[in-house]
Amino acid sequence: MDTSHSTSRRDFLKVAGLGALWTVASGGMAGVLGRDLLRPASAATTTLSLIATDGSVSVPGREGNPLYIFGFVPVDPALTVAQLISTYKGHAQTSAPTLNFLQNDDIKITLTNLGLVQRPDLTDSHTIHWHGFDIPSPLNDGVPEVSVAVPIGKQLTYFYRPHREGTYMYHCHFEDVEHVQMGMTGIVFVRPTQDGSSVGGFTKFAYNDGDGSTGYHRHFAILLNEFWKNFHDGDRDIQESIATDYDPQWFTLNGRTYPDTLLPNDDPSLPAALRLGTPNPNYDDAVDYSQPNSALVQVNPGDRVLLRLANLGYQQHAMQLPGIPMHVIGQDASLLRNGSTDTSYWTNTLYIGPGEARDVLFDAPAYDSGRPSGSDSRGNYNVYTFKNRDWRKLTNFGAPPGPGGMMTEVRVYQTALPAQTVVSQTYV
Ligand SMILES: [Cu+2]
Repeated sequence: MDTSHSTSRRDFLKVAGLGALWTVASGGMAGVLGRDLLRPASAATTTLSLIATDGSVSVPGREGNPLYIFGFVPVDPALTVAQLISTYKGHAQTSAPTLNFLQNDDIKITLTNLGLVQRPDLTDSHTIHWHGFDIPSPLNDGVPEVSVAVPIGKQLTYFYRPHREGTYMYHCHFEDVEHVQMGMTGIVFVRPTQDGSSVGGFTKFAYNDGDGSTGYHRHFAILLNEFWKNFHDGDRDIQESIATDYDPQWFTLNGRTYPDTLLPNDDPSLPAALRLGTPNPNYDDAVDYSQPNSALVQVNPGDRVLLRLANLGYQQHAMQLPGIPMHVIGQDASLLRNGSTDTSYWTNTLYIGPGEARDVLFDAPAYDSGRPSGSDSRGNYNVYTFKNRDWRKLTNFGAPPGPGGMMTEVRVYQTALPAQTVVSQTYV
């Protein structure tokens, strides 16, 4: 899609019939709030493209009967709608790609709705909603009741200039209780403008803290979620689900259940044993790799580690990291410090409700050959589990007994890993 179109904004607004709305959103509110909407000289423009469609994912206990999902997939912005449909329709993923932006940058995301293979009768639109951002313009906020949504076969380019750093989440807001549960969920975070400068011994930070107190060496984005089979099977089979009966069977980190959470980020160059393949019932003999986002946390001893956590399930979760204290420095994209008042806290149990986000720092301990450990191609590592405290959320429904669900590992390596170049990087 060509985002450098020559149509003037006035023409566009005339066509869309949204002139009054736009004025209120971008001019009126900025004036009332006195907020500086000027773009800094250093700001860059990021352009990316997502498609929305349906597909399938694997959960233990449902071998040969994968869960039906909806989801967002990142695609080449140069592809036409016809090319996108022929390549991606019916091949959704969950969780959605983690989006990583810099504060005050200009961001353009084109969403293309490819329609659904399994449910050609269901003519739902889709949207992108950045959850938790203040003063969005309604046109770009993705709430269809007060704005626009993207019908099947159409495209819309959303525009953002995030002024506040922190960890957020995004989801489709069309029939949102259904589409969120179906898998149209991901993490979006905004790095502070302080990033890249040297403050307090760090060069990467969760917030503009002024003293390096939110600095880190490695960061990992982990989305907490649940799968309720009634919604997924009901959507597949054209049956109603009553959301107030919500009773999920699988508890996920980045759309995966343990032990699949330990597999690396999906990469076509990996051997089959390290990829999470899902048979796609809509395509004979087709296998999708529709849960591409690893939840594995690989670190060096002494690393300061930032966990960017968000919950887009419908239940509160309590997460523990036995053996390593957790320092909660951000909540719902806000630094837990106001002037000289520091409201950050240390905890062994992190509570996080639906629609909430947390920024958690921890210091990786020294490697200890006496601790529980394992080894892989990177050498020996100590194992610390990051897991739900509720044992009922540490099982996989229908699977043989054994640990499952909302659990992953922090692996502290004896031999140094390379520096991290992307969020949630995995090493094999
Ligand atoms: Cu949707």
